[in-house]
Amino acid sequence: MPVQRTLFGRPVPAISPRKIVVLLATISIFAVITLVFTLPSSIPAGPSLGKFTDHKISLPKLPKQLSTPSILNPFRPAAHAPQYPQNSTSGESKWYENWNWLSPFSSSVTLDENRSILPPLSKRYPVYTYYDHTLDKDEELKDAENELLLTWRRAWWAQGFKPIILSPAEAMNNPLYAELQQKELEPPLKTEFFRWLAWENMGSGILCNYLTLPMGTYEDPLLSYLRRGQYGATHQLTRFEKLGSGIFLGDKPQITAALKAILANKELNSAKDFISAAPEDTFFVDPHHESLAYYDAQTLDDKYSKIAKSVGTAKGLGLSQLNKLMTSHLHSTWQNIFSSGIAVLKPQPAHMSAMVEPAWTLAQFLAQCAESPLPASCPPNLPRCKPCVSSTPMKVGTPPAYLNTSSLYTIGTVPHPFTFAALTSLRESIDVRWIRREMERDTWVSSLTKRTLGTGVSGAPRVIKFKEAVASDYGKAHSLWITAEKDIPHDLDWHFGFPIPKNTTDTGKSETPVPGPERRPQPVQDIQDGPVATKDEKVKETTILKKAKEFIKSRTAPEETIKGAIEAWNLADTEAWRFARAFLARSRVERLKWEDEEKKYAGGAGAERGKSEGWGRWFDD
Ligand SMILES: *[C@@H]1O[C@H](CO)[C@@H](O)[C@H](O)[C@H]1NC(C)=O
Ligand SMILES: *[C@@H]1O[C@H](CO)[C@@H](O)[C@H](O)[C@H]1NC(C)=O
Ligand SMILES: *[C@@H]1O[C@H](CO)[C@@H](O)[C@H](O)[C@H]1NC(C)=O
Ligand SMILES: CC(=O)N[C@H]1CO[C@H](CO)[C@@H](O)[C@@H]1O
Repeated sequence: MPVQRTLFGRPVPAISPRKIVVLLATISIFAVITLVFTLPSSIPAGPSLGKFTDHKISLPKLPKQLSTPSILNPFRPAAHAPQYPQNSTSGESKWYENWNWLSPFSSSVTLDENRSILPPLSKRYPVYTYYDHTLDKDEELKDAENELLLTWRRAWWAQGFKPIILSPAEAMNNPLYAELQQKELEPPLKTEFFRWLAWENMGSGILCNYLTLPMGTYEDPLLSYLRRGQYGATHQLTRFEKLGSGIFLGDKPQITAALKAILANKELNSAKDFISAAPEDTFFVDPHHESLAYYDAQTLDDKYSKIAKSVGTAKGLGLSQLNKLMTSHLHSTWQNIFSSGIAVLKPQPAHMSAMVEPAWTLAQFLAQCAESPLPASCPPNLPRCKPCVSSTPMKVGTPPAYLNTSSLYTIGTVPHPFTFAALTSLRESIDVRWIRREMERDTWVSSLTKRTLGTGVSGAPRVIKFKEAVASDYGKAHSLWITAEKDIPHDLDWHFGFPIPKNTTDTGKSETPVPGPERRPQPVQDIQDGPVATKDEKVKETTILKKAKEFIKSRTAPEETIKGAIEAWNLADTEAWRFARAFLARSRVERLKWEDEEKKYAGGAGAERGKSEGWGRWFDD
């Protein structure tokens, strides 16, 4: 007789084992489906999951009352604030990296009104160069080489890489070093071997001469490919036609194999260079390299014989001229890419002249020609460039709205809503009554996105557009956004990849950062100029701007209320300001961290030396 099973005292109908299997299978399928559909909203893991969650977050309602400056809804269910990665704070800015970064209001995710969500930092893949800092050289030569290394690091950093200078220390760490010591080789070949041993010791990546620079758009296919860090697909090392040993790509197993094969070469003693000593199938030779400029001796002889001569007679002096030539080429390449000019954004332009002045000055600096020993020359990779001519400088305009044109560089100045309100109304003090009665919401971001989104769109999609313009891969290569209350960052050279000329005297431009109408470039269709303040207005604007900066720095308790009120009234503008502030702060932290890691290697070669003046000097009144 079958046993009668009971559950909670009731008889349970007998189930055959087959039915149990079917039941269990059903339950597990159901469980998996549930898991798959609920997980993406709880763990933000990668771009694909982010896609699902991007726009699902409910937008916080704009507050009807000003009494609650916090946008947190008291009735939303309690949630733990996420754990933040370390070092996500710099001064007053805080951020949290997440693929949800395009959600319009960060605080709905971070649960902290002061913390912005930023897109995760893209991984920077290493580019290695080799420099022997232990050799005995005179000071002049050492300084010139240091400048070259600095130029190299800056240019690769700006293109999204992590430039690393290797030294004999890394080469000696390689187990093959002992084997190499037993061979008698020509000194140049030996140096070449040291480069490779150091590279092999580091692993996969790019081995690059420090006279090889990236010169092209950020979106250039080759540079984008290099940024992805996957070089092993061809199962061969890659080098580039006509670039000699200027640059190699490869994965560690291939590098090791190549080194071993070359060390086993019986005719190594008579070999002149590394490439000819390698077996034939070691390298895949890529003919496309329009975005790489290599200034080797051959190129100098062919194209820049003046520099070649100068290097021949006095190496230190010659190399320092070569460095000037390289930086001027980097700068003119940038100018060629942004052929439509520079847009210094000036939304609601009536009283914004003082506020955008730093951005305007920066644009003027960028628009000039860099000092060059061969002013009309073109980079080796771009023989048909348009050299910078100081009589027809790059166009600079002050359009009121953001325009997404790939050949236009945008410099935006993002004001806190308080600063913006004080300036638009030309009032030194603002009270809550004025905010409620007079102030329109989110004027800044609405004006900014008018051309792309039109009118009649709410703040949320505008903020999303703004964030895209600031922080998307495309946006960050085509624009720079600074906040109105802080000085221009000191390290913009690293953002652009070349030293920004800060010398206005030689172009014959007026000393005042906002030149009179007769000196302004002719307005172009897309970047026409906004109104320029008269002298009296300018004085007034400057006073108000100064007060606003102090207000943003520190406040009394009643002022705190005003700040709370104005932020709550202008949610989108506030979000935009915090976002821009955090984005700028993070890029600085990222660079400083890397700088800190690198300075202990290769004797600190390639560092910025004695550079303390910064930007502040240029904006003192
Ligand atoms: C945000 O920062 C302000 C000061 O800048 C501070 O008064 C406020 O308490 C902060 N809010 C939170 C939630 O930390
Ligand atoms: C600007 O245009 C590029 C390509 O034309 C596009 O990928 C990008 O998303 C646009 N950016 C914004 C902020 O509209
Ligand atoms: C600025 O230009 C002058 C003359 O053209 C030059 O003597 C000076 O060295 C330059 N300064 C800098 C910092 O380049
Ligand atoms: C915890 C942590 O990583 N702290 C680092 C944050 O950054 C500074 C410098 O930028 C370092 O000194 C800290 O060690």
